[in-house]
Amino acid sequence: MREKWKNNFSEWYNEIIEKAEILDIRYPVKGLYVWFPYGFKIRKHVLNLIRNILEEKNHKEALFPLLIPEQEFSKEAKHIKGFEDEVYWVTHGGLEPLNVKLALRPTSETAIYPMFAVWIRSHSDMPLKVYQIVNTFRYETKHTRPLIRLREITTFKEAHTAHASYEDAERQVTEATEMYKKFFDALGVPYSISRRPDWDKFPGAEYTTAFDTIFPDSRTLQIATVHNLGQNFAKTFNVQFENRKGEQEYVYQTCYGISDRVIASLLVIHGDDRGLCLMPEVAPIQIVIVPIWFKDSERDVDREAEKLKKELKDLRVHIDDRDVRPGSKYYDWEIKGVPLRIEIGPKDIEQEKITVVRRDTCKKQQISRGNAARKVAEILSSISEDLRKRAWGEFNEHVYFAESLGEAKKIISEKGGIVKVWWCGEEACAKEIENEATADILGIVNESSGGKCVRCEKKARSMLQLGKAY
Ligand code: A5A
Ligand code: MG
Ligand code: ZN
Repeated sequence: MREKWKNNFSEWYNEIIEKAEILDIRYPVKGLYVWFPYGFKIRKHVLNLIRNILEEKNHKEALFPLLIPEQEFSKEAKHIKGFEDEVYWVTHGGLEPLNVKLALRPTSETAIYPMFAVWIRSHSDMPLKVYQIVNTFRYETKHTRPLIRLREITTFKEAHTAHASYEDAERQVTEATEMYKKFFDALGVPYSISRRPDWDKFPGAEYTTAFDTIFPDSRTLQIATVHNLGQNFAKTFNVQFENRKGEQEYVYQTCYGISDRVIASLLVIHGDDRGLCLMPEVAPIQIVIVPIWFKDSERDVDREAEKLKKELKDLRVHIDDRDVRPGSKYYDWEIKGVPLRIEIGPKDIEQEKITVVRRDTCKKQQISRGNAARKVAEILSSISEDLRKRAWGEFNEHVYFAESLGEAKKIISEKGGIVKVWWCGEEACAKEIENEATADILGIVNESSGGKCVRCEKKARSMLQLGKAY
């Protein structure tokens, strides 16, 4: 059932974040929240996934300071312009005003690149690929929401790379895009990839590519960005290397990032009215075993549960032996999104079977006890596959093409999702389209067979993707 999930999404979201023990939203600072242990475990598994993907491609994890001196932060003109109204400043040490104000990083280019200038000497030092997973701070003025729009982003994974040629930086953009695809595919989070318009790219970048997903309320959420920084920051921070000809040259850079929004998407996209439904890949508990006790059979049932848990040692299994009714255990684990529940009662033992219930379909079936381990692993992987398929199916149903501006407007207001329209490439037309359709531009996609701009009817070579963005 996805009645509330779809039609009353905001309420569903706020309730689930609390009931599933993801975040405690009662912390007394706007836009800052507390991770509960259960939510934190999900976060840990998500981070393991992205870490593995990054390390596979030779990224090295590092850690740079939270505080950035004002001179460094302000060096890159466009960067400071883009972030100036979002920065928190540390101005005092105790009672003493500081000589140099310190910014709480809203992102870390200006903390990392002065060090790149020290680290990089020659072309043989590159490619240099580092990442960190840290908290960043942005004084967001739009409506803050747990995991979605934070003032303390607690799970900011940012990667920063330096290269000896523009071509190599371009290759890196492709690699980053492929890594994020792999990551979102593992999580079953569908996405659309497009290039941000030039007037709305990451401050200081040459260009920005964005991943957007669609939420149940049909609004879109940007869940990742990949930036080609060209030599802009290199020139500002004097990051040079000796090239093969023995000359000094500025490096070519890229950076790319994801945040808590990834976790929000994962929770939201697979959820339903009963609660979360976690992808087995990131579920803190993949299987919960609920012993069904009857008079005199308690010990047999417990022994059988323990035995089964041992057989499933490669999976994350929890036996819920709390002294409460089975029904209320089912309810709790459904909220928390445990992908598979196993019930073991005296009848099951007698028949040499176990009863399994999938969280995604809520369907119950009995399977034979003999090959339980193999069968259960199969069910988990089909849960993961089915969740992924369902999510992409729904996503694709919410991607539209509009022939005209009027049609785009109608779709945006009645259906939401992502709407594609032909566009000539002129900024003025894009702004008009945005206004008229009362939507946000998510990005631009190139399409070979051109139609006509929905605004000016000139020949179009690309399409704008519109949506009501979070
Ligand atoms: N240094 C680069 C990677 C950077 O900062 N890019 S970014 O500004 O686009 O941020 C990366 C991602 O963080 C965004 O795509 C978005 O998914 C997420 N993000 C940005 N602001 C956020 C906020 N206030 N709360 C949660 N996530 C946010
Ligand atoms: Mg912003
Ligand atoms: Zn036009």
